[in-house]
Amino acid sequence: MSTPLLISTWSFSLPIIEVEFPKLAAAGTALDVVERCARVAELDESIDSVGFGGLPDREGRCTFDAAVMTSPPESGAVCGIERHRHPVSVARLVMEQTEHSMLVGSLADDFADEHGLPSQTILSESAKLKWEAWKQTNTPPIPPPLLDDGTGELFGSHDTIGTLAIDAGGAMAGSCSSSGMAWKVPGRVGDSPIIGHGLYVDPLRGAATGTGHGELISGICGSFLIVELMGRGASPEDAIHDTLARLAECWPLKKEHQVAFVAITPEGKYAAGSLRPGFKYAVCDVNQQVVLDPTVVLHS
Ligand code: SD4
Repeated sequence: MSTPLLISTWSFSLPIIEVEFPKLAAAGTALDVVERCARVAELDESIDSVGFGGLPDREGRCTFDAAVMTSPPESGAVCGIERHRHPVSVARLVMEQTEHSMLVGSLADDFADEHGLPSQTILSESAKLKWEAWKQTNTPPIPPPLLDDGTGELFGSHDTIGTLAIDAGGAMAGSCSSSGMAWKVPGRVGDSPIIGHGLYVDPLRGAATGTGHGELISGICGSFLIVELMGRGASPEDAIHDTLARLAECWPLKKEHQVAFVAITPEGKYAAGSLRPGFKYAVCDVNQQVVLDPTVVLHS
């Protein structure tokens, strides 16, 4: 347990947070750092569930969701962005430049235009080719369970980036960015941009972010529940365990369902957990820069 602390979902995020951690440890703010981490993933075409390179819906249209949060009154989110490659930055603009907390669809794109963000194609050529290949198979839009072998290579299509940070001044922030589920029904929004579902930050109680099947996470307000349990005295590990157990109690789980969370306390304790094996996460603090297996795996 120590601060500053930077923690993020999936092993592909280690090189990203390794670059950002020194800035967090110096004068960087937690909010700037979590935004930048998401922005790097959003431009990495090899990550097929975040930003450019993200897989489209069943009609071949790509849409992005993202959120940022520093406290219950300070959050911003966008759903269904179709023309901007950095939904996390649009989410931050919503938080900082409006009285609101969420904008959706083409009107969120218009808002990003008004703030000078460049309008661009967001469907990459490789994502389009994958969609065309999927169209031929006519299989349902349910991705296989994701396996992370720790090298940054992912197998499956659940790789939302959720990042949590505590800076040198003790301020906490989180970001979450996703292109959602591959081959989804057009208009579908997952947990990632919904405050309390894919992301929740409360400086008095802690922070949590999730990845995996958004419908499962949303059904139990997963990130809020973890933070609430920590606020009532649970360790991050126990809070994640109890949240995954609640999820398993509520849902008739299918073998392809996967959900994972990372969580931190204001003091810098942290943990991660997943419904099934295969999830990994990355941690940077003054003592280590590592990819770790989650301490909690509900169904091994
Ligand atoms: C969602 N949780 O939209 C996100 C997706 C995810 O593909 O983790 N990845 O349900």
